[in-house]
Amino acid sequence: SYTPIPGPSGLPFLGNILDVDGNSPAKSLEHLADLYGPIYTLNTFGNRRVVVSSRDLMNEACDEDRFTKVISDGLNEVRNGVQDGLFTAHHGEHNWEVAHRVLMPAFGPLTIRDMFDDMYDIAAQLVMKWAREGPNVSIEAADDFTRLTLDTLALPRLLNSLPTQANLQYTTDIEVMQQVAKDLVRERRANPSEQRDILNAMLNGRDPKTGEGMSDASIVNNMITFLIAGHETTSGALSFLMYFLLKTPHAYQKLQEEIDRVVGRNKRLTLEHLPRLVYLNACIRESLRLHPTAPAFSVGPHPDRNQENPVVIGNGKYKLAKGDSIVILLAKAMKDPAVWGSDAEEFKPERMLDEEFAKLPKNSWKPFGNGVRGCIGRPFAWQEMLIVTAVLMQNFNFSMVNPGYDMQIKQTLTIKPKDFFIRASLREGLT
Ligand code: MNH
Repeated sequence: SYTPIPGPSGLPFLGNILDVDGNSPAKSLEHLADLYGPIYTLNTFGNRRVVVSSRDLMNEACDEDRFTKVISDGLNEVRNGVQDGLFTAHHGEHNWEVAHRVLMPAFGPLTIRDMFDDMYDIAAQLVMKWAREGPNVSIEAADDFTRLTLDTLALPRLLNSLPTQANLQYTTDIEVMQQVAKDLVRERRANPSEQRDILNAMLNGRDPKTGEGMSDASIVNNMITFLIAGHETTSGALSFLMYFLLKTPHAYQKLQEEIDRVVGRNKRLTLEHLPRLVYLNACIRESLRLHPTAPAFSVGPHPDRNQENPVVIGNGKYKLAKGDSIVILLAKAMKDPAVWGSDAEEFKPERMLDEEFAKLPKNSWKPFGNGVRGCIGRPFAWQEMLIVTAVLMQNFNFSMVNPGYDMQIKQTLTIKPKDFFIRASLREGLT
């Protein structure tokens, strides 16, 4: 006596809904959730997925004793190119285990702090570019942010070979990147340096459990993985934050006041300022809640634990069929009115201040995914978003070129705003 899971399965026009080529599959999935509710099934390419979009169902699907990451169709395209790199590895794959243990410290907050100066310099270059262009130029925010996040990943030769449209499903592009990445590894091996960067961490790091180093193939796969997983997610998040701030003048003003108070108009931003920018931290959390740039992730029943038969979800209400995977539709689940109230759709950073944030029910806010398969780049991305936004707000007044702009979304593997143009005028001249 299980409740059947509703869903539009069988409707022919939904066949391609999860195709990464679709203009905005995440939006379509959200729309289906409006029609069918917080759990529904979807048949694509002969696979059945169960799409969940309430906090309670997301919370259950985040139980790592019961569910583990699965590689969705979209990720499988990427996997063709980067195999068992961290992002696309199947649960339990050996190279994932080694790379995870070698790289966790390299991506930890302590190491990321050492990157402050480099990140600051890259943000300062963007300030100079926009200052040079002047207040009348229409800036496509997403483009400039993408260039910036690529620069920060500091793999300049790799990014030259990145396809402009980021159409990573074309394996030829990945082959080119593979070759460039291999050359980088070979060069660094031939000319070792003391630099504390990610490449050295991969070349010299040893798995504390097995003593193994990462294989060259795994290093190459992960270099490309960081590029793919790291730049669009972060640049998209910066773009959405800019959008929300420009749409919400009181939040904009509050943030600018905070930056002026904590950092000052003419002082250089330092690492010590970052945790004191409490409103900025809240703004980033709130922006990622409303527009998680990785809009969904997938899990399936834990392969090593077959005690559950059948596998159920919804506190035993729904039965999963063999082979079902669960798509956690972040974009919708993080707007669950049961957690966020009737104003869940609104941008309200106040609800994300530390004290409120700490009181949220477990697994309500998951823009970086879950557990051991959660985002390894989170401290990296967070520090970069803090630095870039603080430096930009310190130096410019921003406005929208088209104040009536309504968010249009562009999706590849990640989502970003489409045709969103801003103007930046130096604050000095205006005060
Ligand atoms: Mn990131 C995994 C979101 C920035 C590298 N990242 C994930 C997942 C989400 C995610 C969600 C989980 C995916 C899944 O379960 O299938 N990541 C983000 C967001 C930002 C981001 C919203 C920025 C904002 N990520 C970055 C950066 C890097 C990076 C920057 C690298 C420098 N992310 C990864 C890697 C994984 C990942 C690697 C896979 C981790 C693993 O499974 O071991």
